[in-house]
Amino acid sequence: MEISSSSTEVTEILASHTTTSSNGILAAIIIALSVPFLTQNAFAGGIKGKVRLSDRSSSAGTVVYIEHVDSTFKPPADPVVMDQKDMKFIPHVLAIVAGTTVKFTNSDNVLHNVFTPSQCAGSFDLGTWPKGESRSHVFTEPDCFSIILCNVHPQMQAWIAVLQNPYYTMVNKDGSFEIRNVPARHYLLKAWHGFYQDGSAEVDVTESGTVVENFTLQR
Ligand SMILES: [Cu+2]
Repeated sequence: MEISSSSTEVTEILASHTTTSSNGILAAIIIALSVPFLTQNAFAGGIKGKVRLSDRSSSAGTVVYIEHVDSTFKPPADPVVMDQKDMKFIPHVLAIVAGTTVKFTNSDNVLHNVFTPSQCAGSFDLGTWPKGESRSHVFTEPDCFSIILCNVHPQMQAWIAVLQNPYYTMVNKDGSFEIRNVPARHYLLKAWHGFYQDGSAEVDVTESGTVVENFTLQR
């Protein structure tokens, strides 16, 4: 009881100062202006590093992500596109937040037949459709790394990484990556590539600054 009454007093004193003195008004303006700045810097840091694949020079197609962040995240309102062009899926690896709709477009003059045997993605088969049309699928299950195939062309293959939160990134060809504006907390950071064993590391993101974490993924 004492604590709550004294905090009320403090609030009242502050209120009277800000409304009665010009110094108080100035102080209030300074506080108001600096709060968003402080909030951004006080709670967010970054993670960066490099991923090396044990027997390849390019690390393209690797996703680095935080496995779980204690919050809920809305998927984007608009669908994300995976195209079929020149007998390939583009992009070859697509990372999304759970709940995202993926629109599979066809830019080729031939018919493709998109399907996945991955159960976590619902083992769907979208059938065939002509150039210019599309079919969509909602990926609801997080931590699902779904292989995307074409029934007509066995050489066509892609991956969709369905993640729990938006703190992920595709690595650059040289393996470098950076995830910015991560809330300061302890996390399990993971590196994923369809043909390598997962990399994982515990990281402590601090209130400011950037944590460095490197991975070498083995076959
Ligand atoms: Cu095809």
